[in-house]
Amino acid sequence: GRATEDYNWEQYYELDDTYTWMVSLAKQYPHVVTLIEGGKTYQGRSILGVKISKSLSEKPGVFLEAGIHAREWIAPAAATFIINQLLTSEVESIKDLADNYNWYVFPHANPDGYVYTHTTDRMWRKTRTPYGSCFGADPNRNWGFHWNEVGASSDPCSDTYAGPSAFSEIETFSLSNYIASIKDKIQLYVSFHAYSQYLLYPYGHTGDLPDNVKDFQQVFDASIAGVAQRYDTKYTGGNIYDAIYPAAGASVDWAYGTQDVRMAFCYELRPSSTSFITGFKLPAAQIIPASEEVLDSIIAMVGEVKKL
Ligand code: ING
Ligand code: ZN
Repeated sequence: GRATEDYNWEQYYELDDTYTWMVSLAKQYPHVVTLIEGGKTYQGRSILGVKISKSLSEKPGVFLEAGIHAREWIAPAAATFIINQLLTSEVESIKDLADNYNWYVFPHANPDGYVYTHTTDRMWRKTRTPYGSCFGADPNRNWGFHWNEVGASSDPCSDTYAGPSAFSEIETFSLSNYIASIKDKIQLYVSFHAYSQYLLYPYGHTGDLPDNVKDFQQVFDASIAGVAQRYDTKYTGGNIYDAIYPAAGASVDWAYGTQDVRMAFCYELRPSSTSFITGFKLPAAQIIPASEEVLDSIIAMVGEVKKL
């Protein structure tokens, strides 16, 4: 394990290093950081998160989920970057976020898959549950809202296998139970993926737009402006179904569609469009700029949600 001081954003880490860092944060900031258990994995690992809360008073909550797809390494790295900024930044807009919101952050929603990308197959996406001669369901097609209706596969060997049933994966089952237990406290749900530089909002299962699509579009516009302000990075997007492809059973749709979470967004982080292989292998030198700009965007997003 690494000491808190050694952990940085110039490299990608293995699961244990990040978990060790998170445990050390809870020791270093005992009145602010609480370790939270989002559930378990098929192989028995913990889905470890941190709650960042600067006071006991009631505040709106922001939920950040990253790493649901194993090979999208920039997603957990950006989530830990944001955790660190919320705890250490002297920048006024970031201190405001830390002071005025409770943060629930799970950098690794799919720990077994992430470990597998380090040990065996860098391009692994799914969980590691055995299904016949193949492994894993797509944990972003496994949530219990319009499950497996469109844009998912019933073939266990497919990368978008929806699983044998909604919440068949202990990862989505247990994390969804945790979310349900705090749903009244969550105003905004954000999921981090890669890649393509998209910002997406519900729904994935239909081209019908959410009731509050005007609000979504207003927050979307502010967030797109925010992500560009530092490095002029261009994001596009819109509702999942039209902006990328039909996809049912995603976490953001479930959070928005069933949990009364007011807004749910998904970031597809850097890079924009490159080859299939290099897309998930964002150079480590880009972790910091990719994370800085997404935090800029979240500052704008949270600020715009506040105006609604
Ligand atoms: N893209 C996402 C996927 O799960 C997505 C796109 C986001 C679909 C949100 C549905 C909801 O396919 C990647 N790269 O994983
Ligand atoms: Zn993904």
